[in-house]
Amino acid sequence: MSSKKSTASAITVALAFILAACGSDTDKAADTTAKAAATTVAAAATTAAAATETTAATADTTAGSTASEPAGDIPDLSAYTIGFAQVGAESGWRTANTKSIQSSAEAAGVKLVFTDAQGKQEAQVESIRGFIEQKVDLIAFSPVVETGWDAVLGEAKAAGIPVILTDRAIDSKETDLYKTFLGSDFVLEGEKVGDWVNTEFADADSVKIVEIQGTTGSAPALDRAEGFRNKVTDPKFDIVASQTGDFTREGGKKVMEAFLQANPEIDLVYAHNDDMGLGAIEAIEAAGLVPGKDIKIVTVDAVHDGMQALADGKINYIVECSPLLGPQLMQLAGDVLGGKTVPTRVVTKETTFDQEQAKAALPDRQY
Ligand code: GYE
Repeated sequence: MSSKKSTASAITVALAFILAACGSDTDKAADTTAKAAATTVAAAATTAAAATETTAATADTTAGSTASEPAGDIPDLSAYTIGFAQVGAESGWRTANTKSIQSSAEAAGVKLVFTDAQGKQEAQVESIRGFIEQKVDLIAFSPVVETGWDAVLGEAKAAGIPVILTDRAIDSKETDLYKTFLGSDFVLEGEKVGDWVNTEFADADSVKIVEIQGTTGSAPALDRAEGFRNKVTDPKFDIVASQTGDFTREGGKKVMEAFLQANPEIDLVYAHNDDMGLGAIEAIEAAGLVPGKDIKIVTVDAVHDGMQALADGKINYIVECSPLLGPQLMQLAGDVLGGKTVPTRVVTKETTFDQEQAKAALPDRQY
């Protein structure tokens, strides 16, 4: 996170799973989801709790060991309703994140009103307005992009509904629009990628890099680009192209196809998430090249498919970004709803994986 970004507010959650595309309730689907989610609650609770960190970014210590997720108790939030406005379903990370939120809500007994904005800020704004109208007890959401939230969050504040940011931050001069911000340090993730690149290419004279960025204007895209550039400063590194793949596999593939056509000699792909790296692999293979060898690949997330590609030698390194935010969100929501003071920033604990570490970690990976 850039320093300009401030903090967020924590809220309480109660959940009933209502899957909705921007506000329409579908109780049956919700029911099914809730049941499915319930089966994973215990595991998620263990994992999520692990992620709870309340202080400075925890550059993690033990590369390759699955980020421990401190177990914590999920509070009883059965008296409350929480509105959660999700970004969409663009990636494996997002799917795991949704599952974690829903299963933790189920464990907390909260009524969860869940909406999916399909990647559109307008839809998220509309969802939040709907939550305010419904008079939910707390609103949590993962902002699609950083800017443009002052008006709707001001409305939530005026209605006395606390807001917790999860996963992604906002960029606002207003510091009291949310109680806390729970999520990763994306600048640090970009810096970890940069550290690996410096080591991996220590003996190279020149390195041509292409970057497949996340969603334009989103916190992870901005910060992962910034962190990378903080570290990759030697003039031998040349970022020859940088374009958004919108965090999707399809987007990563298309962007990589264009990169390959325009740049005959690429040494490294830095993809801001696993899914775009997996798309890039398809494009590289279609061009008759060997991913992981002819062109090296580094990504962020460490979801299952990414870890499998890493173990298979097609990706060279992954910086972990944990999607298991549900249990911590419930804890923070419980604190906020209970009138307790919460830290304005809660940073997720994460690690890194090379190919051997991915092989070792895969069997126990939860997502
Ligand atoms: O890295 C990407 C997802 O905001 C951290 O969003 C999240 C990012 C994640 O689409 O896969």
